[in-house]
Amino acid sequence: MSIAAASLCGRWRAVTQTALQRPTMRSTLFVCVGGSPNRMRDFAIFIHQELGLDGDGSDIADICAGTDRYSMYKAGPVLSISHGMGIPSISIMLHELIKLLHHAKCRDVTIIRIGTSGGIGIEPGTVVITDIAVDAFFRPQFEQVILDKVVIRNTQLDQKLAESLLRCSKEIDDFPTLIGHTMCTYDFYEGQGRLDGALCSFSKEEKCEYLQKAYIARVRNIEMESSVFAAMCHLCGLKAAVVCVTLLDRLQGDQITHSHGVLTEFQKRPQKLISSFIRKQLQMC
Ligand code: R2B
Ligand code: URA
Repeated sequence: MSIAAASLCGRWRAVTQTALQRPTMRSTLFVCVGGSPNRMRDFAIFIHQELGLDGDGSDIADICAGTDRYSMYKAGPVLSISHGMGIPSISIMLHELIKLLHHAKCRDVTIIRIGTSGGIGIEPGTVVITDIAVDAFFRPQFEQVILDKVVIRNTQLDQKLAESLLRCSKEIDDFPTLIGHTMCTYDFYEGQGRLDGALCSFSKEEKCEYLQKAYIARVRNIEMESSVFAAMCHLCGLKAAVVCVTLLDRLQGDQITHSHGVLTEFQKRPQKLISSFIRKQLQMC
């Protein structure tokens, strides 16, 4: 399926011109997306510095500042965009981003979601590179309701890209990383088998049984955006990866217990890996 040739609204026309300028200027473009606007600003500054661009990057401007929906920063060939939490939020952003890339005639785009997740049976701080996103029944698919029909979409991510990222991770000291399935849910509490939400209708034993089943189905982490991200990128022909650090092991509990400092370091891990990967790719061009 080709990218929809929908017309750009004025907002996006302006963004296209400022963010990407003339499409022929760049043959390689990296788009990094993540939930939090602050984290994506930090990532833009970090990648600005890592790529040795002019200045320290601290004056980087939010290209989408007027919209209040998401933030977008550009550092050289890298766009850094926030997508909020959950499937509906990232899906809106991706529709608008993919139209932007299409109208700007961007080619050779690599898009990577960086984020946080709950691990299953792995050490907190481990970075999981997703091979395929699965739903809450461990099925490798995303169900999109279109008009009155359920359309099943493929959630396979780019295997070569995942393997390149894994190779890259091996060159960084003390950087536990693996490739595995990622379960994408519609909810953080009951939807991820947590006992500590405002509502809970199952026992601790049922929760443990479900998470054990997920582990046996090769799920190594849980988050809330990977399935629609994988499905949309796959259909639109974008090379895509999902790289999430795990903040806790869900087989051990529901709440994050590490100190603020440790969690801050964990959250930088996907950024560190992607920065190293992008630098390598640019050296090869
Ligand atoms: C990871 O963390 C968020 C929930 O706390 C959600 O956006 C996700 O995928
Ligand atoms: N994000 C999630 O969606 N789940 C977790 O357990 C942690 C982060």
